[in-house]
Amino acid sequence: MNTQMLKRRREKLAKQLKKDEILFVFAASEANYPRYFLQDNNFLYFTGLQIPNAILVIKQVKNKANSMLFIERGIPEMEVWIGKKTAKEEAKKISGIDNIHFLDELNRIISLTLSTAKKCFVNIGITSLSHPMNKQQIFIKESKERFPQIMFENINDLILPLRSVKEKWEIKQIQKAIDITGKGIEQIYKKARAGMMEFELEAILNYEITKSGIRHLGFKSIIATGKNAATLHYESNNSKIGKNDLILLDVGASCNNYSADISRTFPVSGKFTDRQKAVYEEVLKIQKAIIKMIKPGIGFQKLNKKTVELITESLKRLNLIKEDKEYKKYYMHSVGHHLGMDTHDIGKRDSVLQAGNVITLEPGIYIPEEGIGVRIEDDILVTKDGYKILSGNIPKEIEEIERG
Ligand SMILES: [Mn+2]
Repeated sequence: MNTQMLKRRREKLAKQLKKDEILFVFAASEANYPRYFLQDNNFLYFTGLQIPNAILVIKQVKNKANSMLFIERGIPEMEVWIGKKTAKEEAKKISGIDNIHFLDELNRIISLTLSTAKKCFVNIGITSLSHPMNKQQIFIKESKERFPQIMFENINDLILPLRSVKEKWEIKQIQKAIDITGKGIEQIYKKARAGMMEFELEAILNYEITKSGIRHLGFKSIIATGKNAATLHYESNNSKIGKNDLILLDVGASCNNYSADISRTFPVSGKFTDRQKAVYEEVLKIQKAIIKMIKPGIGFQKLNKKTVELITESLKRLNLIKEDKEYKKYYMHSVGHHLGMDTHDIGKRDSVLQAGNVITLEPGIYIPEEGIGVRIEDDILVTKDGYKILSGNIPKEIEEIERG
């Protein structure tokens, strides 16, 4: 990320603020072992900083973004154990923000502004009634008691138009994540054999991704053999691969916090059975037909509706259903989602596509009673006059994935 790009993003964000409105973006808390640190994607998007506990504050002053950053102050006795905290100069160099203070100065610097503010946007994140309150919620609760005139709002609506249209640099990161994921998938195609455990294939993927210089995945890999593939969010990857199994992979590396999300299904024996092939051909045909529909102006709703129509016809051809409404037994998710820093990126599920969106398309047919689950998922950039399949190089044609 370069500072010009980050500045541009902050300007666009600040432009949406009115007078007397202020915006807080909290970084993630530090990681607790055994998890690794995962930055809040909104904080990262506007600062480029991979540091915990910091807070970005933005106001609009005379049509310009006034950004302030609050970071942790290093304590020498602690730094012996945990290493040095990011210094102000370093944070400034990465983020392009000049106005940097320590967190213990927040109260002094911000209180006056809050006393006169009317509205305050905060990255509350996704939470639930039963979870303990996060930092953002505690901040809102305490601020409300002291500044009851302020209205608090989640920042999602302000951020959605920015993050859902990808810049060139972002598309590059996604492409890199996809290409490296593809390498891992091709290694799995080559090395998978009946009798192996699903987690052995996971290891092949992880090795390939790590060797390519990427340390993180966008999400927990799904490596599902046979009937496991009919469990949509199967993640235990702990079964032995049977001789004639189809294997469903739903995997994605994450490059600079931008995720790939690819599904492929292949026969471990190197050859589809007639029935597996029939199901696979149906899913592939549907996926291609839906991809062709992509262009600016078309909505996910339409893509979903068409997918259901096509799947219903397929299920009838496969002698699985008689009535249209029975399709739900074999296809129960939606056809795609926005992709970006979050694997299921912000961007509404009923949204209308525009150039610069990156989405996934992933129809599937799942037949638990036959031990078959097929999903084929590609990542697609919406362009001015159509689309570009970013994951088009990862084999999905029958001839490509059968072993001679
Ligand atoms: Mn997906």
